[in-house]
Amino acid sequence: MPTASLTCPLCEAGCGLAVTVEEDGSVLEIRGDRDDVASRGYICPKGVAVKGLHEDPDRVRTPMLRKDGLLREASWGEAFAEIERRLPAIQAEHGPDAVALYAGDPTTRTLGQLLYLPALADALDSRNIYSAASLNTWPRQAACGLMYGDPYRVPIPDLDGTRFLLILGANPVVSHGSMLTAPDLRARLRALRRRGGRVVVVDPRRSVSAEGADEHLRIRPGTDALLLLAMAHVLFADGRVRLGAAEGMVNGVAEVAELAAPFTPEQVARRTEIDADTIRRLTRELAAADGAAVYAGKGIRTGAFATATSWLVDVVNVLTGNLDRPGGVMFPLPGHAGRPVSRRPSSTAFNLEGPRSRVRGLPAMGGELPAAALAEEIDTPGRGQVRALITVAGNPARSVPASARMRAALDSLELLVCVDFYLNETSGLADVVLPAPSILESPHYPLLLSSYACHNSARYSPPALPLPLGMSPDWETLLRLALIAAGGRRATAGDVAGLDDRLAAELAAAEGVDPSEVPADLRGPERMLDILLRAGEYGLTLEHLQLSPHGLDLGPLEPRLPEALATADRRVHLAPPECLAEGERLVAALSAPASEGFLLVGRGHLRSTNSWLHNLPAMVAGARRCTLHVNPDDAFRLGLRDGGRALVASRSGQLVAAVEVTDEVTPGVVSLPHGWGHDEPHARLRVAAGRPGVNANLLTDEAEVDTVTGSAVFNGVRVQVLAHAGDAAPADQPTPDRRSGLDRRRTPRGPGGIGPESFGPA
Ligand SMILES: Nc1nc2c(c(=O)[nH]1)N[C@H]1C(S)=C(S)[C@@H](COP(=O)(O)OP(=O)(O)OC[C@H]3O[C@@H](n4cnc5c(=O)[nH]c(N)nc54)[C@H](O)[C@@H]3O)O[C@H]1N2
Ligand SMILES: Nc1nc2c(c(=O)[nH]1)N[C@H]1C(S)=C(S)[C@@H](COP(=O)(O)OP(=O)(O)OC[C@H]3O[C@@H](n4cnc5c(=O)[nH]c(N)nc54)[C@H](O)[C@@H]3O)O[C@H]1N2
Ligand code: SF4
Ligand SMILES: [Mo]
Repeated sequence: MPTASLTCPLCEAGCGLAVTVEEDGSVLEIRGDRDDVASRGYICPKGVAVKGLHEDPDRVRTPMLRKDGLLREASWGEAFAEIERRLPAIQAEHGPDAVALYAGDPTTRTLGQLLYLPALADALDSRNIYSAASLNTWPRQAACGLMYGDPYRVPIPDLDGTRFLLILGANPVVSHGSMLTAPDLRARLRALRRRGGRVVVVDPRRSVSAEGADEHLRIRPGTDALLLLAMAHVLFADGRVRLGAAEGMVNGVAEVAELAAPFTPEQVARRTEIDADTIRRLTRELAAADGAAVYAGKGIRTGAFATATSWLVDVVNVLTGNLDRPGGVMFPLPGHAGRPVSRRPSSTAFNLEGPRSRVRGLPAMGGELPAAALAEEIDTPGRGQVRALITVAGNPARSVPASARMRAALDSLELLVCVDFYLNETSGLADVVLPAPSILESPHYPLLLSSYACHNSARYSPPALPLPLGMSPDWETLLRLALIAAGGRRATAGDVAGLDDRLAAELAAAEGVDPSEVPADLRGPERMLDILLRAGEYGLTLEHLQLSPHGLDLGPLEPRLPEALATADRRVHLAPPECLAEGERLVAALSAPASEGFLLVGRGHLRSTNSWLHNLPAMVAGARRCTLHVNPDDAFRLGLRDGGRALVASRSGQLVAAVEVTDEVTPGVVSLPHGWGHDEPHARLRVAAGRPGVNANLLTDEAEVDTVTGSAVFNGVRVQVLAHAGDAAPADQPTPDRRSGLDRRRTPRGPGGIGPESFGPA
């Protein structure tokens, strides 16, 4: 039976999958591809679930059109005719800003979307371009843009060489890495410890990663910037600052020393709840290690001071001489050239100075506005008000802060068009749904993720299965939308093929590739990829990758300074003014009184990817998942019991959650996963509806954003917690598993579903 190799797009690890296809075209099984140069056979339960996704009877396989209030199946012709009838009319009457675009998280791992979304954004010519990046990666990208000149030049921990890894606000053993592409991360951490290295995790929760580390430091949410400033303070006070490979290439060391001066470990200990001696010891261990890396994840990027904290992570890496050295952090060198993504082709120079959002004046990054502004841009009347929205692979009804407002805003739209393979809480509200091919029917190449790789490699996988009759590839759908959006306003070629030719010619010209070298039979994403590969440092072509279905190993990360820097002066800007400007607020945070109530943080689960794997029985079986973690001391004080319910309220909203009493979470902190709340009748997620959980974004607040970028805050949200009156059964009652007896009241294992054992021998 034929076996196809495929890069798993479900998370950033990008593992190689081996897909065995039966003669009738159905999928027999999915295993880890043992020959994959990067993942060498590793796979997690989600990789196997790609089969379940492909086969899910709820998956949308035809376009759908709302008629008489109900979504009904339609032809592509009917679907596009409806968009053509309504979208240009809105643009003509209200101007181009009246149409918004929201690109969800999977677009960062889907080749056709990454390459063709810029054409749609360009054709819309609207300032209202949004993506999940402003719910997730922006603060880190902004810090890198300010320090190194390009938001996609991100120094990555050399996991395979480092001897000291300090992890802040990430749970990579469960998430498999975020802005860090490292298949089988657990094995890599185990190897790190085996060679005598140390892993320290800073997290208000004893996550699976913290459990397996050499040391877990519980921190008060939102205070990591203070911890990092205290570490910088100790480095300066001890005279341990060493720039190493970056010596002679760094501006702003004195400004950082000045900023760090008031942040003594004693001052900071009060706020972080990590004692001063520990801060000093941690700093000295990091500075003394023969290759150390500080790495931060979503807990930092979506917490208080997100950009400043992301910046301070790199400050500590630079001050300890770990930037650009083996065992420290280095810049990957992908197989292809060019900017991996930009929703707008025109946004080449990094700045935070584009036109601001209409209602709140939030900054734009790379020509995009922060998604935390989307609801108010829809519900606030006036010139430039958003009246139509196109979503591509996203679920803003669950992923954007302050869901109640977002939900009402979506309801008020004149037109909602969604490109998705599920009718989720957002696309179920659409006027037109355009389906997408399943993961097995699309080509893959980790265009963005190669910029985050801890080891360079390149792998292209053609679709494992042919496109079914009547399905349109994502990129063609996007180009058809672009043609409608551009209408008569722009000199756009008349059809998809013509527009694709023009885009390929533009890319070749921009990358300095001779178009006659590109095989004439290529089109779509394959042609674009071939151009980008030809322009890359390794001189690859698509054919090279086609001849190596398990990928090409392009070697370990290597020092790349100063060539990797994109700043005008080719220097590292250690003290960007935008970050120094946070200094006053940081000093104020030192003496801020402890807040009342609880701080809410999120948590990930091994069998989840945000809001969209909950419709697969294998992904939701087992223990209760969408529970509010409450520390036993707090539970006792509040009269909460394990298996009972709690009322959780914030400035934005409230919900009733099932309680799980556990000392995994620190007193004063409660934790709830996001992406749940599958309780809306308009979604078609029949399995998910059986154990809906609650929507954490009913509690988050769109007014609380990162000051530098406007990116959303999901961690450290202030909430009140009360025992719920009339407390009967858990809200997250797992109906199907109850019957099969699988409902374990308490999970005996870690939140990732993996045992709490360490990564391996220390
Ligand atoms: N409270 C809280 N909120 C959060 C977070 C948090 O930690 N806490 N995390 C934030 C983060 S990090 C992120 S990334 C965002 C995610 O935010 P979103 O991207 O808005 O939401 P997802 O749940 O990832 O939904 C992705 C959708 O894409 C669809 N999809 C998947 N693959 C494809 C494809 O190939 N083609 C098409 N057309 N559709 C596809 C899926 O069916 C799903 O409906 O959520 C953010 N929201
Ligand atoms: N299995 C699985 N994998 C996933 C996903 C998933 O849903 N499930 N989602 C994917 C996506 S879109 C993303 S963005 C990545 C995210 O992957 P990671 O960056 O690893 O982030 P999380 O897994 O959310 O872990 C964040 C941690 O930060 C902690 N935290 C919260 N607030 C603070 C704080 O103030 N300080 C500190 N030090 N810690 C804090 C939380 O307790 C949590 O343990 O994972 C991706 N991979
Ligand atoms: S770790 Fe990520 S990329 Fe690898 S199989 Fe699991 S979901 Fe797919
Ligand atoms: Mo994310």
